[in-house]
Amino acid sequence: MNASPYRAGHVAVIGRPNVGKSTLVNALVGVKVSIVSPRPQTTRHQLLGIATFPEGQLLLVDTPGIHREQKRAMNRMMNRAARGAIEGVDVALLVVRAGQWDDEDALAYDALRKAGMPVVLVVNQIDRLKDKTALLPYLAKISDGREFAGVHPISALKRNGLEALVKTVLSHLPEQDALYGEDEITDKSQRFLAGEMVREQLMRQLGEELPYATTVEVEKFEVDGTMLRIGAVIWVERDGQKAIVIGKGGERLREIGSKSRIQMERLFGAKVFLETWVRVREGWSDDEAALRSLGYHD
Ligand SMILES: Nc1nc2c(ncn2[C@@H]2O[C@H](COP(=O)(O)OP(=O)(O)OP(=O)(O)O)[C@@H](O)[C@H]2O)c(=O)[nH]1
Ligand SMILES: [Mg+2]
Repeated sequence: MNASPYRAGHVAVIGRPNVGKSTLVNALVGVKVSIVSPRPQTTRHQLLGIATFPEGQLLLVDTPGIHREQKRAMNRMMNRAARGAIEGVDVALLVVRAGQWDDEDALAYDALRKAGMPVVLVVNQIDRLKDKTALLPYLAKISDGREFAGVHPISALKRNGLEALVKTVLSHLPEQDALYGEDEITDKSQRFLAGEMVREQLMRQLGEELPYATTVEVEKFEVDGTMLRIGAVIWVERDGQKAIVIGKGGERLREIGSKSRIQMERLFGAKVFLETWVRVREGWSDDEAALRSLGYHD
């Protein structure tokens, strides 16, 4: 008997901020390639997570959460990046948080179907659902009048339901050989990932609106024998913000540096020497040219 054919293709991971898109991509890849935080709008760039299985290969396009707020140039760019992600993909995962569904989810569904691709509904965070009996009527309500290529309640965090999800997704991918080597996990450079690791700590360790006024630029990325020497600039918008990021006696910046260094060492499998600086660039998040020079594009 013939084994089933190998399948490979692009899978867009779409949904509102904070539903767990990046957590899902990481769970499927098996390595943390995309940063995650409890705060919305953590992901700012499109990123490919490559998940290779014996039956096929998923090229998962992680995207910034789609959101209505278009206040700053950065938000507009993030929305464009999310929309652009659906070009050339074979199937989309529409990720929602169990129990939630609103106009924006409905709009995302419509846009994906209009683009002509199968949409798999991924109902994430079922581990947080207190009343499990509410799941069925909720799924019935969402599915009414919509055509999903599969409906999968999962927990990306606890890795529940992923095997069945992978099976569904693979069935919608074309028969072809793997597009990336089996030990490749992302399309992004180590330099980019290093910046993201610092940004993850900013999202996690800074309060209120401050994370949204920060970005990270990797100025130095050098291989020195078995060691990586990395220099990262944390850009803020005002002097007062700089003082907060540095913290009393430099304590907060040290904590941000040491936590991100540990993450880098884990991902790169090398010893990392990390230097960080905080600098002010007024209004960078609402300035298209500044955004481009800081590595943002759609
Ligand atoms: N309990 C629970 N928490 C989850 C699950 N999946 C994700 N989370 C948490 O939800 C938060 C947001 O996760 P992310 O993966 O950053 O969400 P995202 O959709 O990528 O968010 P943006 O990049 O901001 O659009 C984090 O605190 C995750 O740990 C899950 O299945 N169960
Ligand atoms: Mg994300």
